[in-house]
Amino acid sequence: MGYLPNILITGTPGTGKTTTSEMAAEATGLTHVNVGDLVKAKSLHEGLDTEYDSYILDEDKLIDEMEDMMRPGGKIVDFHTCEIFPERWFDLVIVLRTDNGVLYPRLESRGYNAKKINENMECEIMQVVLEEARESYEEQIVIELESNSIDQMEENVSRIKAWMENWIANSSSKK
Ligand code: DAT
Repeated sequence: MGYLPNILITGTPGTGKTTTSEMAAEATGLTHVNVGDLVKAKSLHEGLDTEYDSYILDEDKLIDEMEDMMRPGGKIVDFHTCEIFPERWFDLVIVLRTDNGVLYPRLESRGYNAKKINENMECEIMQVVLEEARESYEEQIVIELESNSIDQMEENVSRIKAWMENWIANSSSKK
């Protein structure tokens, strides 16, 4: 079997990374890597930030832990930040975007505290993750996709699948 691509799905919390990644993994046969879960399961952090109720990432430990799993390709990596990963890992970087009026209730229904909701809303409004992605990866591999509705999510999954099939066809026709 030939080499498979690695895809990063990033975006502000609540934009649909995990749901989209699960659906895309099922549609493509690639393996979903939920980085937040990995950080918790393997304690790749330096404890909890009580103010924001989130883990303080140990980036070196995380990258070491992921290096071997990324090497053979075939992963859909799901995380809310993207600048910490080596650029060489990814063939496609998807940044999910959600409108304010849709994102706010999603964050509220997660039971986030007001500070965490506000921080995430500001992150989305300021396009923090999109800018990070554009600074960290080649412009042509960064794709921004809207994730407001189930229809859009399904369309995004179809696009990822089509991209992957095209990528595989192109990589096997080279040399
Ligand atoms: P993330 O992994 O980015 O934090 P998620 O996949 O956990 O986001 O989704 C958060 C919630 O919002 C979850 O209840 C599913 C819902 N959701 C996400 N994307 C959606 C979309 N495009 N349309 C409708 N609901 C969506």
